[in-house]
Amino acid sequence: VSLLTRVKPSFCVRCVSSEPKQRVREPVTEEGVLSDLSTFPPDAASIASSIKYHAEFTPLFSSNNFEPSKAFFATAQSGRALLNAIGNLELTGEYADALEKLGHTLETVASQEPDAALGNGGLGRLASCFLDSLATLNYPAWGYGLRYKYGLFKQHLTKDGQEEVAENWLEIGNPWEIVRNDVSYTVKFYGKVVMSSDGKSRWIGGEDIVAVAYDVPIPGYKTKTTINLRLWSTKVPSDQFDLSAFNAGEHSKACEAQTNAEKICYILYPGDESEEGKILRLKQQYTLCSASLQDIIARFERRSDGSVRWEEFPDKVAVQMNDTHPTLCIPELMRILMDVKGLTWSEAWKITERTVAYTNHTVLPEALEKWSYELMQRLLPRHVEIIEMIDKQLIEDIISEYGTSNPEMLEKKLVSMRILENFDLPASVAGLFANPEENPIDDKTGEKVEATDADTVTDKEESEGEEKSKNEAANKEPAITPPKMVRMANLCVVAGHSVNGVAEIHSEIVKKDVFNDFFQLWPEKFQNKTNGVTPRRWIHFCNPDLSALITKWTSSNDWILKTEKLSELQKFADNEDLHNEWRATKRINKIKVASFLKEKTGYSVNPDAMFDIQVKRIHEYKRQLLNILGIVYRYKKMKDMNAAERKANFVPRVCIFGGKAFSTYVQAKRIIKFITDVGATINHDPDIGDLLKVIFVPDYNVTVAELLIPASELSQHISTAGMEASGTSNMKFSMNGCILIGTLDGANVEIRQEVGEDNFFLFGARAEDIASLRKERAEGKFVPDERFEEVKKFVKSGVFGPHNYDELMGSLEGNEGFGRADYFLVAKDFPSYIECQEKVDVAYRDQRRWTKMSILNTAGSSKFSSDRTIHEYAKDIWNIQPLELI
Ligand code: DL6
Repeated sequence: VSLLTRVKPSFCVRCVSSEPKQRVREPVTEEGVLSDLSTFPPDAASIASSIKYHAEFTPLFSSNNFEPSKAFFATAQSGRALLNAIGNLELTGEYADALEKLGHTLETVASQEPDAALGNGGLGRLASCFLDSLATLNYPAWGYGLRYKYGLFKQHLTKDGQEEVAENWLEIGNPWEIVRNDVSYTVKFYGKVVMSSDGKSRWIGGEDIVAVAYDVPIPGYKTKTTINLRLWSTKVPSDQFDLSAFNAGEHSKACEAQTNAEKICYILYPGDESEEGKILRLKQQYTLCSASLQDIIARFERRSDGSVRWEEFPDKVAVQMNDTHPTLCIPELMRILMDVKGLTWSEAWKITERTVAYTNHTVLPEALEKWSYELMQRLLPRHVEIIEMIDKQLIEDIISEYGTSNPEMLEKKLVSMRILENFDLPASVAGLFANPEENPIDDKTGEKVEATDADTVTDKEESEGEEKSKNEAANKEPAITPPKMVRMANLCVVAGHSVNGVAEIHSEIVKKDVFNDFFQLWPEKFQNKTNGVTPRRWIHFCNPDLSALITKWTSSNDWILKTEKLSELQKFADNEDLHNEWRATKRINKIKVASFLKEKTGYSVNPDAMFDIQVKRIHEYKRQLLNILGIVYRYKKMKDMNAAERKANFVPRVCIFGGKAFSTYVQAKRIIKFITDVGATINHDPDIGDLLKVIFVPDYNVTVAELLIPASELSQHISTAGMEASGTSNMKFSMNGCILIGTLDGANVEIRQEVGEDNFFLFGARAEDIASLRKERAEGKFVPDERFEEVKKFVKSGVFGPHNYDELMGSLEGNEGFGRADYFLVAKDFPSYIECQEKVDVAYRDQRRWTKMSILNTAGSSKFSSDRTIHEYAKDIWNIQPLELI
């Protein structure tokens, strides 16, 4: 589900109850908590109908003496649901027995379910973990998203690299959704804004579509609470089918409106290079925001017993914008409150500000969304008016904070902070800058300051200056007017009452760098919420043997809800029996992966080799290239030795990669091709045998992650420091007793603190040094390590086949030709990376040491439960309390 990256998941949470730990008698309804699933037979169809029954519009709070409110967020559905649902209901055993009686195994049945790939990567899966925690912790919160017909593409690997194939996840139907034809809203695009006789703006004409709700129940673990993920599907309004065109034989024309409406939810991340593609993405974002807000507002009004007190809206509703994709929630809430509900600007603004909050998930400038002003104005004319007003209000705030006595500083602030980019100042404030030398205003007195001699420009100087600029202008190319853009992240920071990053280091970068001007203006808005993952899916269900072991050694399964209990493993970190059991568990998981790899890739691997894994989206900043070049270095060294030396010097490794490259990201696709070519050479080299295998797992997704992570021994989180906001797979690996090799980036920093420095392999440059290192690099002052140069030469020698890697290798070089001056500092970090890998080998040879490190990773992972993260959001941002079903 997602609106995303560019249309990504975002979410909402709801409920702000007045009393701590409220208890609610079921049946609770559509208003936050759907139903108690555990009382129903656990097959999907009956679950669905029982929920439907309970989800009728029972007024939620009529018989309960408490004040509900709620939070919502846009979210993605990610991975399979069956094992998670029966696991959370603690019915796995019974379900498996029942299936067996019918002649099926649970494993086979579960494997029939396609992954719901309604997100892109970490962001979508994070939202799914949040939903699990919200339900488990009894927070009455809902997720909202789009019901894409095709999820994230399926990845095929061909001789040319990645090929994308449509993922028709709904092909065989989806038992987990309940279509709610009774819950639908009209969403408008285009049209124009007119002023009605009462002085209110009205948005009329244009193109209407209808968003219909599909509800997906999200059962919590060991609780009766089941919350809702509401996904919108789009269709044409019933009165808009052009019957006469159809009857006149103009079938395509007749179906045009229908196709237009339905295509909004066709695919996640439609290509956005074309104008059409951009419009489609903006339509996706607006559909999610408009339908969800109309839904939230309708529910708020229904509960208000006829007397709606809008000022209470933020006490009852919290909307968390999960990255910038749902930013249009801001002008949409303003529009509905003013144009539909009749509130004034300032009433609507106060409510909006108190309701919405923003989570930033990236510092990559290219991922901070901007939309063409012109396009947005065509598609959403009323929203653009509102955004202009917010921008104007912001300009006034900035001027009132900084005054006008230092026009240069003020202008810098305005340029960096304004929502509208490349715009002139509004007439009302432009006067202040008209001729600042002539009429500077003293901030304190508010009076004009007399110009001093030093400020005075003589007539001569002035005319010389004019002449100079005329000459310069004549010699210059005609100036290209930069496009007017709307900066979505700035809008989120301005309108949100809270802005958070997703790991400590990232939140610091958000404050010190990305949004520093805003931080100086509103320091109280900024906070950190380190991400987390659900220990249910990411230990208990995906690694049942490890789960049983933890339960045995901590004497209960309480750790599944109270992950702080995992730390009890620390006292057994040297226990021989635990060591044996721990290793045996890992080995079973490795054997499963070995047979999966054989089936998917044809390669046989030795389960006694170290399983070294890097699985994540393919991106230059994540530096899969550093990993594979490290492997090339290892391979080259092996080739330079005789068999006995090789055996003595190298720990056998299976290096596993997985991840998808965005379809138009050429460099990422080159990296995939390179990894598979390196693998093809090494894996068939008889000198190497089981000492090294390099495997790219095709179509990496949540289900594959659930198999690989439990089998992992070393995992790589090696982004250029400062570039990975948090990462969440690092948490999943660590929980599963895998040792991380990584930079001081994102959540790695906190993982290392929690598990202990000795149990984390650290290398590489620090975030604070990156800017100067890049500068040094660009100025040609950096001298690469000779081992790095050797590796590049080896690659260029053609050892990995006839493919031309000049562009890939060139990106690691200077500024000329293919050179991109190694922006991600692969060459810089290469020596410390390979030296660190040597330490990894040494540690692995000592299996007692390694097993202890592994145990201490699991034992130190308690902070990274999404339960902790959700409690923090609930307390610090949403102001909501649990509502437990009894
Ligand atoms: O916060 C979830 C996840 C982080 O763990 C990753 O580090 C970060 O890259 C990812 N961010 C995005 C933002 N994308 N855009 N646009 O996916 O969020």
